[in-house]
Amino acid sequence: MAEPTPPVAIIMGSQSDWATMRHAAETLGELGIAFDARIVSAHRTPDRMVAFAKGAKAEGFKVIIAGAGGAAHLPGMTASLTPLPVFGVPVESKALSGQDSLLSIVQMPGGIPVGTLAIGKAGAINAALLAAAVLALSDEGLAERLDAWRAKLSAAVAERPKDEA
Ligand code: RP5
Repeated sequence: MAEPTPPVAIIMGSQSDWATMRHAAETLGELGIAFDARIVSAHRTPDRMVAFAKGAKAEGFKVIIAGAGGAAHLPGMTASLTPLPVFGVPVESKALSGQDSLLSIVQMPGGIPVGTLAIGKAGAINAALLAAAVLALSDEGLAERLDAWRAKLSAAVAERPKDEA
């Protein structure tokens, strides 16, 4: 029997994006959320991008996390081709430190939204947490795991600073 489609797709423009996007994957893993990670480039594999985005909902995905750098058209183009929520992660580029990625992703025209996160690792982690929050609306068990994840985060913050070794 075929495996069921996981609820989250993590797509990225290049293998080089994985160093950032693996943080989204790890966070989903900590929350017990299954995902499928794929390389889908808006520029180098446009047919693959169109096929993925047009078919994502029918395939069974619920949320898409899309990471890209530089002229980062992947999240916006994907959002234009699917009704699923798309969270965009600007990957830190070498030339412009990810500011190009951020502006490419965040400045969508009214009508086609991409939920845009911070540049780099923090954005990848938060994209996973937003995806989890969306899925938790209809999954009580996941809602409890998300609450526990956040409680652990709070508990790990010391009340007072100490000198670094
Ligand atoms: C974008 O170009 C990718 O998302 C990546 O961030 C950037 C550079 O890609 P590589 O040249 O490292 O493959 O499409």
